[in-house]
Amino acid sequence: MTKRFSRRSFLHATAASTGIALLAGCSSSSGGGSGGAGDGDGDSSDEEDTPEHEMRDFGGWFDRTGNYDGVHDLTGQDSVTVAVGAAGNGGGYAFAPAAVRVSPGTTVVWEWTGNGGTHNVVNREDGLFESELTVSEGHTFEYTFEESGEYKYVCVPHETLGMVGVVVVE
Ligand SMILES: [Cu+2]
Repeated sequence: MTKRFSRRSFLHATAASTGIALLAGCSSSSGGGSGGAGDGDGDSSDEEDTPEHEMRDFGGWFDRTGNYDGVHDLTGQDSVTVAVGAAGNGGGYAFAPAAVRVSPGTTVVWEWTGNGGTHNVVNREDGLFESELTVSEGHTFEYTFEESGEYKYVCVPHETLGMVGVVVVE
């Protein structure tokens, strides 16, 4: 059982975010492809399980997000890029990676792929950032995260399709 919730998961200490969610999340909605349920997590001899893609529930934030594949650990970098309009959620309606973990002071650069129509990047919860609404391939929007926390964001036109993301700063 890879129980790798970090210190910060207390923020979302909902009932769902216990071990069961970890297992269920791994191969979530998309049945096709690689994700067999079979390969055990090696509860036995995994001394250094530093999962790059920690499956975290975020209070159900990614319930509709087909391309959510865990929190990508990109700490220790000055700049991290997230694709806007990546393949997922039934078209070019995804942020990829949907969830990233970065260090304080990191600039996250969202880069538009040009696919999936017009997108934006909006931190509605806290109103910290809001990008332009555009379709332009190569367009970028960036925000530098100084404070620890969880920063959820959406693409307003495609939020209901599951085009949402989160930046974890720690
Ligand atoms: Cu969108």
